[in-house]
Amino acid sequence: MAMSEPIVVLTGAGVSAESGIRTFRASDGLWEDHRVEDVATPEGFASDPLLVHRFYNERRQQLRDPSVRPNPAHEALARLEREYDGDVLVVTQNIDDLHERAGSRNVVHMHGELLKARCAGCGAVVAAVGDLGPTDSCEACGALGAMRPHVVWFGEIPLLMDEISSAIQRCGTFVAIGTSGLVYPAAGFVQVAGLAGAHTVEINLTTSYVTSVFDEVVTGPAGEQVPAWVERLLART
Ligand code: BJW
Repeated sequence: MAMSEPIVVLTGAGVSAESGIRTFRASDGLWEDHRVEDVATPEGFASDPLLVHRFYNERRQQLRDPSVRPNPAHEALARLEREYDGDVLVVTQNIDDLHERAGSRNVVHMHGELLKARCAGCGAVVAAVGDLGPTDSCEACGALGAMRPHVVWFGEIPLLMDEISSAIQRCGTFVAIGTSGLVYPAAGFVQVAGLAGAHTVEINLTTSYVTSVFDEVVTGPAGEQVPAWVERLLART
């Protein structure tokens, strides 16, 4: 490939694991001790908004913990964006802000952002640094109790899909880092990128559900393997 061809980086929970944020699919099948259906579906939110707000409030508080900070994988991706002679787009499934804190500027949060809230009525998106609750009202339209975490739950359509699809169609390299390949549409991006002619790379601690589809597979912790991959890639340019 020409060394200035665009790069799309898809990240998942594994890129933030070494920053102290738990991945979703731990061996017990629970997320932070909750059933997926209870905390990551619109139905779960409708039936128990207090539980879901508490779940996301705790994750928001965790993000403010000084021990949670970008790790060498986030930092290497920010370096790639700064030093690569072409476009680098980070498409993250993560709702934390660790890519931005590391210095990445071209980041798309396809599953939303923990530090934002959205009005279920008018769709206004606002900053949410502190706790949210079922009685919060919308600053834009005044609706009472309409504020929800600005995240994408199962059954909802991920954000910015047009921008993501067109970047994947144009990229020369597609790399997926720390994602299980279980959740669609993100799990299908590697097929789309491969069919469009991109070189596809997976970096993961272990095999994912879609490992066999990638051209190149790098096994190991993101905090070690991503800086090494970025170093190799920049050395070729
Ligand atoms: C390391 C590491 C280290 C650890 N170093 N690596 C049947 C078949 C196919 C699809 C469907 C189906 N039934 C329903 C669907 C669709 C559904 C879906 O995919 N379900 C599957 C479970 C089957 N998808 C949806 O509903 C999506 N919407 C949709 O499809 O709309 C239709 C549409 C699409 C496009 C256009 C038009 C219409 C929405 C999905 C929303 C997902 N939301 C969540 C919650 C977000 C908010 C929150 O964070 O709370 O997003 S679920 C959760 O999973 C979260 C994550 O972003 C997402 C992906 O998880 P991820 O990142 O892969 O984490 P893990 O834990 O699974 O894996 C971690 C990986 O890291 C592992 O591989 C480890 O090995 C690795 N790792 N440490 C490197 N140190």
